[in-house]
Amino acid sequence: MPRVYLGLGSNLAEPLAQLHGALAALAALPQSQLLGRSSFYASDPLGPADQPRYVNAVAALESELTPLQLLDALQAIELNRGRERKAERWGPRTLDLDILLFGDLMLDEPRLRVPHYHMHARAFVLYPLAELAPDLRLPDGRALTDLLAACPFEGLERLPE
Ligand code: ROI
Repeated sequence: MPRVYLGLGSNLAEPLAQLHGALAALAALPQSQLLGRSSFYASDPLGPADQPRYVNAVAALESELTPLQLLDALQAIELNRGRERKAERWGPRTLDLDILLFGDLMLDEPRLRVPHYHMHARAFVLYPLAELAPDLRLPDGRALTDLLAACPFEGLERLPE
């Protein structure tokens, strides 16, 4: 079964509670097993600065779902938790669940691009991911350690459990 890494993010309506709720929903996904999660990190917003700080984490799972089945399931979780799709690009959100990696798959479809198109440069993705998979390589061969070396921890704050 492919190892899947998901990015979790929220900056509205009690972000930490949002992420805990999302993890409970991920644990209940069909044909899938939640393997673990990183610490939670508070992070400065990327994009428009006039929005609250985010809480981010990464979760690891194994899944027999196809990438698009998983995407459907993640979008259902987002909507269940009250996410509204707004016109504003990069605006605040109650819950964002992104497929970062799906095994070694590289996918470029209208609804889904894997690996996630900005993950290689986002501290709030790379540092939590490194907790779960320090020796990871992206499907294109890049080592996570190299990406981390080029991505300052700046603006991140690991939250106590
Ligand atoms: N900024 C941070 N820090 N964390 C996120 O999860 C996040 N998600 C987004 C945008 C709006 C790009 N900024 C973010 O979608």
